[in-house]
Amino acid sequence: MSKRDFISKASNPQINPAVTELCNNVDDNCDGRVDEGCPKTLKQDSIELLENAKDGELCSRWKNIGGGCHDKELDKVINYIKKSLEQSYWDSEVEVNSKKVFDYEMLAVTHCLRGPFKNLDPACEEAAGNLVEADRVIANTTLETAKSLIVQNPKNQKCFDQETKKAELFYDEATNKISRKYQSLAILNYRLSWEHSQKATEYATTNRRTCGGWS
Ligand SMILES: [Ca+2]
Ligand SMILES: [Ca+2]
Repeated sequence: MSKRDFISKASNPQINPAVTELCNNVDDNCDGRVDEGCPKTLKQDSIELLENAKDGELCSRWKNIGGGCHDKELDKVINYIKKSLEQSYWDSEVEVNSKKVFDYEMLAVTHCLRGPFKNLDPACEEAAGNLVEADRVIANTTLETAKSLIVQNPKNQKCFDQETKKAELFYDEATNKISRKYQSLAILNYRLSWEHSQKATEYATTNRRTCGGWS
């Protein structure tokens, strides 16, 4: 045990910094939070931030002509995030089966930061950061899983390599977009990375020749 670990243990004997928090509905490191840093938790954190950002001002019918009532617009953003959490899109806590997870987040981020009410609320920046990080975790997990696979039919190796390469390129491009504060474009690039990782997985796991064959 390192000195730092020892201090951490001493301050809170429950926390185990040596344990990595996995996305599994369990508080692995005993810090009191379940699945911190995991996609669904990050999305819930965003919803909470935006709920707390509401100012409670009543939105009269008259006032809301053409939209623009702060709390109602925040509700739209929250609803987009909730739609991305639709249970049928998720195979596990980190694996998704529908690009809609990314698409609803792009709508949420765009409406919060770059919609007709530019920077709808100061909380939008942090909420968007959480959503981008959620999609990074999803894209990264899917890519790492694909890369760990052994291609069943060697004739599919070339296509598998091409797809993992593309998935890596889009993943890196997303990082680039984050650094330039283009959050919704970052999400789009994570979606593209995820799509190519999915294709790579298909090439790896089939016994049939599906890569540029004549069969
Ligand atoms: Ca934890
Ligand atoms: Ca966990």
